Amino acid sequence: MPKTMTDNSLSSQLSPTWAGRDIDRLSERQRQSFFRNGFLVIENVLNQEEIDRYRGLLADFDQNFTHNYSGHGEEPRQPGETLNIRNAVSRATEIRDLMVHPKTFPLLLDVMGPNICLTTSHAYLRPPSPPGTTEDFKQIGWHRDGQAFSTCEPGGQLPWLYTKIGFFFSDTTIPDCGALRAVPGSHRYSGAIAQDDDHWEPYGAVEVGVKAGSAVMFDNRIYHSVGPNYSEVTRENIYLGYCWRYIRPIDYIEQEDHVLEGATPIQAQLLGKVQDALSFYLPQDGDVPLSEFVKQMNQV
Ligand SMILES: O=C(O)CCC(=O)C(=O)O
Repeated sequence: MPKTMTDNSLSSQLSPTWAGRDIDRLSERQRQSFFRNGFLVIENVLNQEEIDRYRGLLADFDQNFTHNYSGHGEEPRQPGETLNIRNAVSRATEIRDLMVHPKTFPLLLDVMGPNICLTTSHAYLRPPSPPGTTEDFKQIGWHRDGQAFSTCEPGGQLPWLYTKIGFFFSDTTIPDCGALRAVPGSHRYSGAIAQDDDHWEPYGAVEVGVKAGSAVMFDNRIYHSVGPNYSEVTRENIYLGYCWRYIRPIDYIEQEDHVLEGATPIQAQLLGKVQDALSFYLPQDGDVPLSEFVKQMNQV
């Protein structure tokens, strides 16, 4: 269980939407679990109204996006097909609130500290797989995020570049329904993953199934994948990734002005607002409003 703190001035600094809400902190047990396993399930993050709000948002995305924006280009899609939209925060201001949710964001600060920004915001709909889809099929194959850095292994370890939080709006506890799969502890070693030649799952792989409204926080180095969705339910979720400010974000070079319009100072920091280039490495007062927030959080 997370630790819960009541201080209304803290939650309203995150977003006016969260004014009056308690904020949660990482418990010692959660800290140990995150660093040992490389991921942490956080249950009961979103209430029903929030689940409905974000499901509605993804339903609008489904109807309105004629293309997926999953990487370097765009791919055509039809409503009801897989949806894969990067920089989702630039397409709906509601995602700014999710980015600083009082039940997840303070826990992220507890593991990463204040000098962070949003590196990715990725909206997914993963509908049931077509009949005939085989068990070894992967909607996304086994990988570590930031694999491009696998040649850079200071001290024999892959670098921890960022932490993702996946917010799930549908139930993924049904077996083989397109849930996130992961190899616990795989963030702590580099090199090839241990696997039988004739089997498609690495040793120790688990499905990280969660109830709607839960979140999964994970280290970019964890081996993960997504299998087929044999259920009748579309998997609905948004991943938000947070990196340290001296690392380049994945989804944007600079956000357009409209993305920062009306943002709280903390949201603006996360969206990449910066005074000058040196601020990424040597932040001064005002560059990182989250520093003051973390100080206040630690005093309560
Ligand atoms: O859809 C998922 O659960 C995983 C997505 C993924 O592996 C990724 O975005 O790197």
